[in-house]
Amino acid sequence: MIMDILTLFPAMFDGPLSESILKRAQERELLTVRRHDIRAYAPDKHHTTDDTPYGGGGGMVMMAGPLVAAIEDVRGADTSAPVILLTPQGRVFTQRVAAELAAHDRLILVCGRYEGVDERVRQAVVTDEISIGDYVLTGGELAAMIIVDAVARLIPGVLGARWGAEEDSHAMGLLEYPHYTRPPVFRGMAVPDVLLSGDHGAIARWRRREAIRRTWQRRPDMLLAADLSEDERWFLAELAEGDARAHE
Ligand code: 6GU
Repeated sequence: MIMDILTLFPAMFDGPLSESILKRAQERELLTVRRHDIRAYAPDKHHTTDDTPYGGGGGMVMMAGPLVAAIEDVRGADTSAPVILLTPQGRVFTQRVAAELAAHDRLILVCGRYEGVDERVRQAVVTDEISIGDYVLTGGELAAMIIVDAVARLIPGVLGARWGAEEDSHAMGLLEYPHYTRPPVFRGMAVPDVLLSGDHGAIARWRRREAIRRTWQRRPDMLLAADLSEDERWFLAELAEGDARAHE
């Protein structure tokens, strides 16, 4: 997978790309991240990339000229790769969107800055717009990093074989069950017996139920879309009934 990132601040990506799993994925050539400085496409001697908005008002707007030139140069003849503008106005990024993006062999991520981007950039070259949530960042760079991270770990081989992405919370439609490792007792708190039982069927059932319990407590909205068995639906009904009684 190739990810081309267009930004005014290429150095912002240094840290996240040079550690841990993203570093290893690049070393193993499962992932190629190329950063492109939009400023290099500004023709004037000051390399201007922003200007004041027509109609007045505060702030600056990223100019269409340098940005479209950068995108077209980076994209080249291959127009199949999505050109994704990172903006709070985009569709909201979720695990489902991450999986959708992971199916491409190339992504072009365009980091917006300042108060916005000239509307004609969208009209000319942008094919998708993504936001990472309902809050405002100073620019699209941190959002692009989050997309790189979430998509990279879905590329086959990036995570170890024993630690695939299939069972992730959100991919399953549930939050994760509680995890424990040594020691068996920490400050008087014991690991649940079932996890030490060696009974893999019982462990799997306990984990599913705890995932459902946690999702019910913290993100009940997610349960609408979760794929639950008949047995698990009964368990959920008991949880809901227990809460209803507690509120009587
Ligand atoms: Cl993609 N960009 C900016 N500037 N703010 C955001 C965002 C993106 N997603 C959420 N907030």
